Amino acid sequence: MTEVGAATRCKVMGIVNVTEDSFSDGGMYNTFDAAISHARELLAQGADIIDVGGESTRPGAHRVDEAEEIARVVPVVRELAAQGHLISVDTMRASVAEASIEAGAALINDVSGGLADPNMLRVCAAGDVPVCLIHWKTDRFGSASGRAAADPRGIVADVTEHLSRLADDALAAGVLEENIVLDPGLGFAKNADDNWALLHGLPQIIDLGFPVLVGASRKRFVASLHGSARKPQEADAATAAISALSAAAGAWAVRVHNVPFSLDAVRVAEAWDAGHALGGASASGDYPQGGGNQAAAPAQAADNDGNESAAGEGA
Ligand code: PMM
Repeated sequence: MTEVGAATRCKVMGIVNVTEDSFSDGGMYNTFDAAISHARELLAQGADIIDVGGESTRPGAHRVDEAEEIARVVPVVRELAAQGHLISVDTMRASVAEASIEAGAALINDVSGGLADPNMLRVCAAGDVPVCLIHWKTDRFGSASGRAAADPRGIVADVTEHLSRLADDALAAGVLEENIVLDPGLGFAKNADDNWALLHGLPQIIDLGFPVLVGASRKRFVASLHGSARKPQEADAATAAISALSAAAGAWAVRVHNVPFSLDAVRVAEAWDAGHALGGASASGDYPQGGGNQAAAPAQAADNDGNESAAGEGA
């Protein structure tokens, strides 16, 4: 693949949704200035790629007008790409992909897997950019609600076969083999059991031989890990755990809202796999300067609910 694919460790793709209604961050970055400033924040935190989207696929979402999607996405792509950043564009429309590639996008991320717009794969082939193809079985691209009919062979076989077919379609449309990225489409017409089965079966998807992107960040099945649903933002630690395990399984990239957590997670996986300290870090076995306990100096500390507890007590 191009520079998008060149790396040893799992990449961290930071999400910038220039939308009003994405389930976790809708309405937060839906102006040019807010989107640019958020993207710069994620880049400063170490994101390798920024994924810019102008259309939400959350349950109940409606398609946005094509001109509106272009107006939301393309100026943001142009500005960030001009500064040399790797920008992915999350779109199901060939026209948006084409305008984004012209503006400097390095990757097209199509959650429909090239099925929503018959021109998408041809546009990606002509632009010679990588395209991420996602498993989403639906008869109405737009809202990720509902669950596709269960495949009797199980979800992993279903997704693996479908992704393999999408890759064949892309090759037939002229997309280079090294420009194909696959994604199991966690949460896209799937229930929590499906999503966990797919994470468990990730090696089988990776075995198809293409780079694999994992998008679990803040999704309901992650937020409801303990049974009852938490706020999406409260799922960042669990998301990071999935990032570490995805990286360890050989995923090419993780698509996340919280970059620092997942960057640490994929670095842990990298160091674990390497069996030595990364990037010249001291191997002398010392502790971070100051020690962990000194940070807890105040006599009273507040927990997340604002309740005070004596500092130094065990968790
Ligand atoms: N999920 C969402 C949007 N785009 N793209 C890829 N490749 N994989 C995903 O899992 C994915 C995606 C929906 O999540 P969001 O509303 O938080 O962006």
